[in-house]
Amino acid sequence: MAVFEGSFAQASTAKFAIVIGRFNDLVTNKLLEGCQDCLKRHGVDVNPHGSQVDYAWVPGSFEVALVARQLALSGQYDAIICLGAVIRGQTPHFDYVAAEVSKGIAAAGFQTGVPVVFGILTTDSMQQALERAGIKSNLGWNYAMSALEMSSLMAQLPKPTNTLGMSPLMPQLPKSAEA
Ligand code: INI
Repeated sequence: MAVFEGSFAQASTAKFAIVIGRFNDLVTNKLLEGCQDCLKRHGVDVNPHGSQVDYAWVPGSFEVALVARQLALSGQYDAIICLGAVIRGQTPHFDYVAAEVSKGIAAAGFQTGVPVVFGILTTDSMQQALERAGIKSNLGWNYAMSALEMSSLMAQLPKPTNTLGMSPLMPQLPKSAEA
């Protein structure tokens, strides 16, 4: 039998996509910096013109999951990292955005079999968000670590031999991808 465990040492060939919400970009740009710093220090070329990381900017957290799912379905990435910042205001808007983005990101990973990292801060204030995006610590670093670990882990797991275990929402793979 086996113990499956992701490592952080063989990242120089993995491919990642990072989806970033522009809303609250004071925070999301900082999360992105932390994320890139971590990937770089683990041997990943984070240059957008390089061969390892693609970047997709979306208007806000609500749009993140849709784009993450499409990128995951492309089959080109070992993990997708979603970055956003949802900050509570005076209205229930926060609850709708936070609920949809968390459900959407979970579904994107589950439907595609590609690890999709939930790097969306949900805080009561801008101060709390900034503290988690560089003032005290930078959770962007942690999100990158999750992507490194999960991409390595998924590569080690036995490959599915049929579709029985997959979500009924899993789109059919094109015939060319089944061979
Ligand atoms: N998007 C965020 O990423 N964070 C927020 O705090 C936020 N608030 O509070 O409104 C937010 N709204 C925009 C939303 O994500 C969509 O971009 C917009 O509704 C268009 O679909």
